[in-house]
Amino acid sequence: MARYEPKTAEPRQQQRWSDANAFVTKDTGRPKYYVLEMFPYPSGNIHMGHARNYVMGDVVARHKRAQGFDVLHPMGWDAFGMPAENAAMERGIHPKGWTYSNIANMREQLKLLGLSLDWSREFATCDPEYYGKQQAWFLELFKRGLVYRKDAVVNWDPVDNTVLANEQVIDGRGWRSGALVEKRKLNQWFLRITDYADDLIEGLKTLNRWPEKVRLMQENWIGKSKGATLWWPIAEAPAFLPASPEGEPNHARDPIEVYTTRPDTLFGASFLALSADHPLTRAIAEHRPDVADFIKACAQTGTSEVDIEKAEKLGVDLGVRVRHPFDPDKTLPVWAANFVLSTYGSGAIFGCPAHDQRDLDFARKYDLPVTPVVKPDDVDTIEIGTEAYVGPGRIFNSDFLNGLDVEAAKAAAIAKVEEQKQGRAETIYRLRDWGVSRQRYWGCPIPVIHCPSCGVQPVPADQLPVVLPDDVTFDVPGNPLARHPTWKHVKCPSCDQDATRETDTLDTFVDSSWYFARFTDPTADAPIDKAAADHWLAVDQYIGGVEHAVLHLLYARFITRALTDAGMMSVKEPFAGLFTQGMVVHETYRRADGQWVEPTDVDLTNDAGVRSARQLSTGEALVIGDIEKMSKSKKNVVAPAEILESHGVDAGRLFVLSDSPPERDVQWTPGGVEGASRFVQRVWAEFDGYDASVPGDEAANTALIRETHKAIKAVSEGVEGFRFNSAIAKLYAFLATVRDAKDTGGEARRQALSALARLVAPFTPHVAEEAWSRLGEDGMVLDAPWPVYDPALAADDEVVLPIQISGKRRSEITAPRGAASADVEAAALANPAIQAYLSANGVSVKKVIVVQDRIVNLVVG
Ligand code: ANZ
Ligand code: ZN
Repeated sequence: MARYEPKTAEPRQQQRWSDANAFVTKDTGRPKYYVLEMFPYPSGNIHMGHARNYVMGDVVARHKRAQGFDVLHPMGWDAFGMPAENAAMERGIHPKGWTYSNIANMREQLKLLGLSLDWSREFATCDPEYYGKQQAWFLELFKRGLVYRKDAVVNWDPVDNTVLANEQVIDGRGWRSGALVEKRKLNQWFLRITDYADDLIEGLKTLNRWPEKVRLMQENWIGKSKGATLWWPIAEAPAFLPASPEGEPNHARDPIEVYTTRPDTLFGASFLALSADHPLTRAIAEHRPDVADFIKACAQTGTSEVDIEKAEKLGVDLGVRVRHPFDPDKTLPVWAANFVLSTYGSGAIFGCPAHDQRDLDFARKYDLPVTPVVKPDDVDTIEIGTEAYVGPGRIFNSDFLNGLDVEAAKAAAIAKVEEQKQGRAETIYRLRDWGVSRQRYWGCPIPVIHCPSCGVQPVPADQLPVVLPDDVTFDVPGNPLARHPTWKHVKCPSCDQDATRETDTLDTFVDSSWYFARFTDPTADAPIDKAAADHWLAVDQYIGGVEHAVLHLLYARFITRALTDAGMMSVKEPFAGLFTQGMVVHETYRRADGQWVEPTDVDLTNDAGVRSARQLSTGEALVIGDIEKMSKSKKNVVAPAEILESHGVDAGRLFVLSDSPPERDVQWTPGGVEGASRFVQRVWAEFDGYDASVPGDEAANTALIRETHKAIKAVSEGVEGFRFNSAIAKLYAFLATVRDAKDTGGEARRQALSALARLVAPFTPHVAEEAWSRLGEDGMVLDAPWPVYDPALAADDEVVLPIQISGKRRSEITAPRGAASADVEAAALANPAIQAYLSANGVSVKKVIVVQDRIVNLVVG
């Protein structure tokens, strides 16, 4: 018997697939199935996490193909973004060269995995053919009012004179210059995602093949909140606030607008707080240095909600007082406070310290009144110490709201402010419009022209794509497009005067928000070929990391809606099914001097359960560290190429799926891949040893067929339910059964092996093809139909029948399947437990009812 040689067999099978163009998408009129894994960023190499992701998708694709679907399973590259520019700045490599050579490298690595991908549809988002189509639909959305410009805050590095992305700000400083980062306002481009806020929430309800967790994260991110806007009239203002001319905002007189979700607590209000950015705060800062300093201090803390939540509460009294809407005699002080976000609601709140923790922390710090107005139903009084009461209850201390519960009081308070024209009911969202401007080179140019006379002009369709210039420099910070000598100088398409191109490029999340639609016809003249998109979309199964649970998926859902509304396709939800897979993790090893050591340089010993590690190259003792996500910085990366080289592709594929449920992390261990490799050998051995001329023993053959159908059922359920690890466990068990069934042969054994080859094919496709040929089958196992489970053949030949007396189970018997009623009846009456029951209770059997293969009922009296 010959040993299976993955090194020769695997390339042979890959060549066969490639010669047959086996993975080029076909539309043969069978039902369609679109499998997509989140496309990779071309960082340089395929890592284990990629491999696990793409192998999972490949299992689905091959299984669906075997089930008779026309499968679309494409691959491409999410190729714009900062790392390419960083490489340019640090190592003087052009972003384009860096990106395309990484792509070439990673394509080769991916191809080694034997994935059933349609490479004829491949594209990179940095191909002008792709981003040009993106510019075309961007202008369509511009025409439809979904694209606009407004001032927005950016991170500004005052030394490098450049805008920084959030990830380039480290502890409040620029990553290169180390300078304290400032907030600056720049005019930037936005997409009106908030127009779809409600629809994006509603749509989540239809996504029943998405993880509940992801739907919840999206819902929280959109953050719909129902409440009221209230206008608080100014009662006193500092004399230095000038009265503005008619028609302009007048800070000395205009009421302050506040958003609240708790109008029921209005009688507990003890102050108003404005954001540092609020127009009134700014107006006062012009006359008060302490307020100006406060604004400056706020600009230096992070802008994320988490940063603000963590920061110590700080504020300054602005010397303004406002009148309470329900009590004209009562006035409240107005403060500026660092916990009020300028970008939410109206950037102003009323503080009710008794029932909001942030307000309470603030009130305790600045000695502001704390007035409880809600108490739980089961207490007489409520004391507020350092914890606000945020639970349900009844309103007190609150005039016309007294005695109402929280919900009724909200409604009553809103009715009253609306009646008195002091506010209105309002639903707002946490979701902000999507700022898509990036002041960088390596992205899709925003296709507009700024004309001094005509303003913003879209680039005419026949001048698309607006292509990035190649001759750019990275030796100085800032946007190379903005300082390119000629690129931005153009004529206005309307008046032909000198004008300038927009030099901002698009956020790379735009590139990944529609690529799945482009894959349905990547060479179409239109951005999306409607017929192709209508045929293939939605993606039936999307697979990727949970780190994309919010932004990428939300943006893709938004752009899909926007393009569908623009008539380019017909779906609302791009991804009907979503699976989020876990990471590949590995132990970490560290030297005494703190250096991390690569697993290949580690010698592990296990001495009676005590594990220790030594560095192979130096002999030094190592500390075995935590099991962590594979990362370059911790040096705990195992490259897929190493495994494929040493154990073969099939073993590597099997291993990344076998050790833990797909949604969980999988720990890489050398032992794991060796087990997978032995399985592959054993699969081959069964086929290699098969002799069609041996008839086998009849009973053993029947038993093998039964086990075959049980395996078909279990593996199919595992694959369909995304429980690949349990499907693989069933395959291991089935292989053992086939191996141990020594007395089998003939057609029964052939059927068992035929099923085995087809069941392992999605996981270990190469050895499956070899096995299929060895069985003498024509064609490829790839195109063989998925084995069909036959419950009759899987049925055991004995059944267990419960025996009931007056509806209660008293015993059971085992009988041959389909046994005659008379035989079953006799066996039931002879059953010792039943005889004991009858004599103990002094009763006898009046009637026996046998339900074939199910149950025996005894009527006694
Ligand atoms: C008074 C009040 C009393 C509030 C109370 C809460 C509890 P969500 O649910 O997230 O929408 N708020 C409003 N605008 C804000 C801003 N720009 N920055 C920080 N906080 C802001 O939260 C709405 C609540 O958050 C609002 O209801 C407001 O405080 C605060 F017992 O108004 B509330
Ligand atoms: Zn013009």
